Amino acid sequence: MTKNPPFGVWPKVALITGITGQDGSYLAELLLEKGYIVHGIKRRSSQFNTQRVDHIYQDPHIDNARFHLHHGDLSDTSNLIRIVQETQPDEIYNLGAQSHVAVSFESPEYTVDVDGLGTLRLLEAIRILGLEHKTRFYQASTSELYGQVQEIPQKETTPFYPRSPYAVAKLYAYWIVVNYREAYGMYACNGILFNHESPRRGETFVTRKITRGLANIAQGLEECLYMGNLDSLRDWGHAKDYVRMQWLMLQQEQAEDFVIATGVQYSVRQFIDMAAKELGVTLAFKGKGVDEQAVVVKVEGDKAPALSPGDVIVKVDPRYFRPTEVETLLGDPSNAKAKLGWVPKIALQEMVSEMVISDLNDAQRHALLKTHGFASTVSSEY
Ligand code: NDP
Ligand code: GDR
Repeated sequence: MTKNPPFGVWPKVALITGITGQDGSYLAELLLEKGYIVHGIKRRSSQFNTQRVDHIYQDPHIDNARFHLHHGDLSDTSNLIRIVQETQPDEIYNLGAQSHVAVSFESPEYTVDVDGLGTLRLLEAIRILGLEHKTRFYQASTSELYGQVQEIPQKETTPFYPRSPYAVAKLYAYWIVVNYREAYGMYACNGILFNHESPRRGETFVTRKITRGLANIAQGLEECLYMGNLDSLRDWGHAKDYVRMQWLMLQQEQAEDFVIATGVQYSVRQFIDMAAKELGVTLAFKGKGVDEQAVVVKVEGDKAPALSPGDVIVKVDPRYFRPTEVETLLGDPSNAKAKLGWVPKIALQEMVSEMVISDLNDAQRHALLKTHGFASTVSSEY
């Protein structure tokens, strides 16, 4: 059985599943900065899917390359065993997942296979290869476990009540990590992370759908943003802050599960309002339930040339309601603060501004291209 290397022996080797996703890309940057050799698993796709990590790509033909991608999939046991064997990682970060809650109602079996059994497959790979005392394991657990909340705010001891196939799959993953820690003495832990966002957030999650949609509307590329439940309350942080925490959780004496959150919550409606203000647009919300709309009251500055007072730019479309909704999430990160010294550095307002500016830049480019015969895609998906 391979022994854990003495703490601080470099270079350490990390394997990241989901490296092409939002968190995977920020975590890979962080670990490369720290001197790690980083291996990532990417899925084969008919189109390039590495946009989020292209800027840190290293030519494998050069000596001492520290960034390597391997084709793989969390549903493919033998592939995972081979990659773990080849890379002999000191740390595995299991970030790969079908991560969209609404999609999990449409593809429940696939979601469970990848998010639930995928976690088991990796833990078994570690065990089969005799690496259980060498390889530390981080599991991307989620505030969705709290679902129908039993306590406000939610902390490590709050009972779980998952409300989607995604959350149920992640509940299995949570407990199998705890079980392997207890059964085999593995250093394996769950980061129970609340929502975290960034300009790299997938386009169909609510914050990015809003910043991208409003930027497109401001530039005249779309007319209206169709949304689901505007009353939903979330505790939103910045992905860059949260991946720092993922690394910290694997550097402790003993493996422990932590809640990671900001401790502040806002509604989807408030997020729309903040994003509009970044574009110089003041909105009024009128009507109730499925008839609610956001109407432009005032336009200041030059970021939204396509808008005028009276324009209706947000409507509710029940197709985006979920069969069972998680109405409110608010985390208590005091354990992480006390034991790991972790505090989020980026405030929500700053993050909204960063996301809007990034999407506005894209929209301005597309608007320019459109005048030369190029049409962009719309934002109202999921
Ligand atoms: P993303 O959706 O941005 O990224 C998911 C990653 O998983 C992508 O790289 C994706 O590949 C990959 N993936 C999807 N299916 C498979 C599969 N079958 N096999 C291997 N890889 C696969 O998610 P985030 O970066 O936002 O989240 C990272 C993790 O953290 C996820 O597990 C998510 O469930 C969890 N989480 C996220 C939170 C958040 O607010 N962001 C909060 C709490 C937990 P591809 O690029 O090819 O699609
Ligand atoms: P969530 O994120 O389900 O919390 O899961 P998402 O941004 O999809 O939804 C947040 C809330 O906004 C409401 N909502 C809408 N959501 C989407 N996507 N599209 C809409 O049009 C819309 N209108 C309102 C939703 O109903 C919900 O209440 C995210 C994912 O990153 C998970 O992988 C992660 O585990 C959790 O966060 C923590």
